[in-house]
Amino acid sequence: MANNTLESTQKLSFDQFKQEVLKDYKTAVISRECSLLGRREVLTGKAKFGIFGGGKEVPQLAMAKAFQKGDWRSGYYRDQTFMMAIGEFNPRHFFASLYAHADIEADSFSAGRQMNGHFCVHTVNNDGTWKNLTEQYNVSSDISPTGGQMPRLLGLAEASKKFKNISALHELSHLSKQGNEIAWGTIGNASTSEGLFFETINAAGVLQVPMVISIWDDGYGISVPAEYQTTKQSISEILKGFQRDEKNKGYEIFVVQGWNYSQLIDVYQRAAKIAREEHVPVLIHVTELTQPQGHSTSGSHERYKSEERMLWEKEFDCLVKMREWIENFELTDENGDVLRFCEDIKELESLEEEAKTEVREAKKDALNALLEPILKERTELVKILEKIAPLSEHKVSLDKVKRELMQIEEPIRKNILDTARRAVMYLRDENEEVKTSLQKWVINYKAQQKKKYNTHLYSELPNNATNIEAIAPVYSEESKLVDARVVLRDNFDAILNKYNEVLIFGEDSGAIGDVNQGLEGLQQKYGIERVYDTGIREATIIGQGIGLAMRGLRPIAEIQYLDYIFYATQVLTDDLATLRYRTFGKQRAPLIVRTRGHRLEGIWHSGSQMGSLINLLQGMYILVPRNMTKAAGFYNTLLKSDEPAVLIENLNGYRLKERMPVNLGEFTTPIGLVETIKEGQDLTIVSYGSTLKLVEEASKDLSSVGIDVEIIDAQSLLPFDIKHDVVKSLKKTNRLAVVDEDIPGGASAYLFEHIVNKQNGYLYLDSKPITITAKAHRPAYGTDGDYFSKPSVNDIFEGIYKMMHEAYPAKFEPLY
Ligand SMILES: Cc1ncc(C[n+]2csc(CCOP(=O)(O)OP(=O)(O)O)c2C)c(N)n1
Ligand SMILES: [Mg+2]
Repeated sequence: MANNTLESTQKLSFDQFKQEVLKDYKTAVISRECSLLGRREVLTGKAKFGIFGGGKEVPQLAMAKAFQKGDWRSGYYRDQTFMMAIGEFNPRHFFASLYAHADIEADSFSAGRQMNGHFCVHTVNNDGTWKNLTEQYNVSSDISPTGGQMPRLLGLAEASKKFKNISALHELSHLSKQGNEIAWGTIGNASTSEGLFFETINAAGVLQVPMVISIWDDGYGISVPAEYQTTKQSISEILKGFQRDEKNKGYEIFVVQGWNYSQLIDVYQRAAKIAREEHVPVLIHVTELTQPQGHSTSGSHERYKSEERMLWEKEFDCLVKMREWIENFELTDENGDVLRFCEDIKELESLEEEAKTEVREAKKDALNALLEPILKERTELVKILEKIAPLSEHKVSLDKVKRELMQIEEPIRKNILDTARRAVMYLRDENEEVKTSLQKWVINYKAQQKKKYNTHLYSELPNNATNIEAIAPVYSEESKLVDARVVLRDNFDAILNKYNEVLIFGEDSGAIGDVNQGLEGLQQKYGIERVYDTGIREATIIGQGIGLAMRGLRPIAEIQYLDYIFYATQVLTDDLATLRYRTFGKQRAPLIVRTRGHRLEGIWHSGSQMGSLINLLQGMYILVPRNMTKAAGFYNTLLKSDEPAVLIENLNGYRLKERMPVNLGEFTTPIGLVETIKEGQDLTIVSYGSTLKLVEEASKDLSSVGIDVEIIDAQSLLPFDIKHDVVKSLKKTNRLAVVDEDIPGGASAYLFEHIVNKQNGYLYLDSKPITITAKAHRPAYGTDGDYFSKPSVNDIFEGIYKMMHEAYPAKFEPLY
C-alpha cells in the first residue's frame, strides 16, 4: 500500500512535469506559427512591417519560469514567447498589434501606436492610481532604439534595493514586497555594442542590484556578424572581468546554449536565486540562437548568411532541438518503468496541429475585430454621400469617390476620411442643405481619431501638472535674506521629510550635497539610500530615474550641468518623453530631472540650449525658474503631479540673496503660466532664466531714454503661456521682443511662434517683432567671450531702441 502511494506520487509528479513540458512546447509552437503567419501578413500587404521572435523561443520559456509576479522586464522586440509564457500575450493580440489596431482593448501594449513586438503591461489604473504591482507580471514598455532598454533596467532593479533598504517604504506593499523583485533585461548580441549597454552593466555592478540580463545571441545584428560587433566575438568572454570573486563584488555570469531546454531551465533558476536572494546582478549569455526568417520583414537573410550557416540554423533551431529532446526523453523510475513525454509521435503532431489552428483562427478574429468598426464607419459615410449626391452639382465626382472607397476590400480610416474630405472639397460652393451633414460628420470623425492618435502626450488626469494650483510663498517678520541655494536646500529638506518616496541622486549630489550646496547636509540627515552620489554616467542616471519612477518612487535625478544632459538626451527623448504616449497612458515615470544652466561661460558651460530640449522633449515639462524660490516651488508642484520634467536652475543665482519662505515644501510655482515682472507701455519683452536680469538692467537704460518696457518671465517653456497672457500685454504695447541666450532660431523662435501665431499676436503688432539671441556658435570662454557671443545689456538696449527708432524716427535719433 505504502509503495503504491509512493509510486502514484512519483507518477503524478512526472505527469505534472510532462504537462509542463508539453505546455511549454505548445507555447513555443504557437509563437513560431505567429512569426510565420505574421511575416506572410506583411508580405501580402495586410500589415506594414513585422519583427518577430522566431528562433528565440526556448530560452524565453526558461526565463518565464523564473519570472515571478512583482518582477519587471525591460527587453526588446524578440520576446514574444516570453510574453506568451507569462500569459500577457496571445495570438489574437499578436495580430491586433501587427495590424496596428488602434484600440487599447485589442492592442494593450500601445493601442496601435507602436510597431509590433514592443511589449508592455499596464501599471496604472484609469484613475491614475497604481495597480498592485506585486500581483502582476510587470513589463516596461519597449522602445526601438537598440540598447535603449538598458538604462531603464538599471532603475527598475535599483528600486528593489530601495524598497528593501528604506524601511519607510515597506508599507508600500502594493509596489514591492520589500525589494524581493528582480528586474529582467533582454538584449540582442549586436546591441551590446551600444555604449548604453556597457554603461548600464558597469553601473549595475557598482550598485549591486537584482538584475538578470539575458543576451539573445544569434551571431548577427541584421546582416552584420559578430566579428564586426564584439571583441573576441563573445560578450561573456569580454565581460569576464565583471565576474564576482571572494574579494570583490561583481556579477555572476552564465553561458548557456539557447536550444538546450533543460539546461536553460536550470540556469535561469540559479540566476534568479542569486539575484533575488543576494541582490547580485547576473548576466546570462544565451548562445547558438537562430533567426529562421531573418531579421524582420524588410529583407531576407539568404543575402548575408552562408549556406553552411543556413544549414546549421536549421539543425540548431531551438524548436527543432526541443522537439528532439521531447521525443527522446526517457526516465526509468524505481520500478524499472520507462517514463516518456510522448509515447507516440502523433501526440506531438496533433499538439502542433492544434497550435497552428489556434493561430489561424486568432488571425481571422483579429482581422475581423479590426475591420468591423471601420466597415461601419465606411457605411455611415457612404449613406451620407448617397443622400447628398442626388442634390449636388458634383454627383459624378461624389459617386466616383464613393465607388472607389467601396472597392477597397480592407479599408483603413485614412481611406474613409480622405474620401470624405475630398467630397467636402467638391461641395465647397454648394448650399448648406447639401453639405452640412457631411461637414459635421468630418469634424466629428476627426475628433474621434484624435482620441486614438493624439492623446496622452501629457497626463489627462485631474492632477496634470498644469492643473496644480499656485500657492504663494509665505514670509514672516523673521524671514531672513539668505543665499538663494539655502532656500532650495531647505525646501529639499522639507520635500524629503514630506515624501518618503523621494530619492535624490547624481554626480556629487550625496556626500558634498551637490556642487552648489543645494543638498548640503541632506545625506547626513536622510541617509545614503535617499540622497546619494552616482558615477559620471548621465544616460544611466536618467535611466535609473526612469526605472525608479516606473516602480512608484519619486526620483529627482541630477544632471550636474545642462550641457551634459546631451549624453542622456537619447534616453530622455526616446524613453521618458514618449512613455505615456506610447502606452496610451497605461504606464508612467514621473521623473524630475534637476539641472543647472544659463551660466554664460564657454562652449560646454553655457547651459543655454533650450530650443534643442523643447524640440526633443515633448511629453515632458521644461521649466526655467528665474530664482531659487521659483525653482523650489516648481519641485513642490511637480511632486503633487505625476509627470516628468526637466528643471533648469540658474547657475549664477545660487549666491544671490532671497528671502526664506516659511511654508517650505508647500508653496508651488504654477506650470505653464508667465509672470509679468515689470509693467510698461511701449513694448513687451519676453525672456526667461538668467537673461531676465540683463533685460531688467537694460530696461533701466531704456527708461532713461524714455522707453517704458513691460517684462514678462516665461518661466515654463514646455508648455508656454497656456492662458495666453502675453498677447494681453501686446494689446497694450503693440510691440514684441523675445530675448534669450539660445542660438538664433532656438527657444526664442519657439516662443515667438507661439505668441505671434498661436496667440494671434500679429493682430496687435505695430512694429516688426524681433528676437535678441546669442550668436549661432557656442559661446567663447571668459567675460569677453561671453560679451561677444551672448546678448549683452547693450545688445538688448540697442535692439529695443532700434525698434522704437523705426517706429518714431523723430523721437528716437539713430544711435549709429
Ligand atoms: C540605435 C539603433 N540603431 C539601429 C537600429 C536598427 N536596428 C534594429 S535591430 C538592429 C540589429 C539588432 O541586432 P541584435 O541586437 O543582435 O538583435 P537581434 O535582432 O539579432 O535579435 C538594428 C541595427 C535601431 N533600432 N536602433
Ligand atoms: Mg542578434
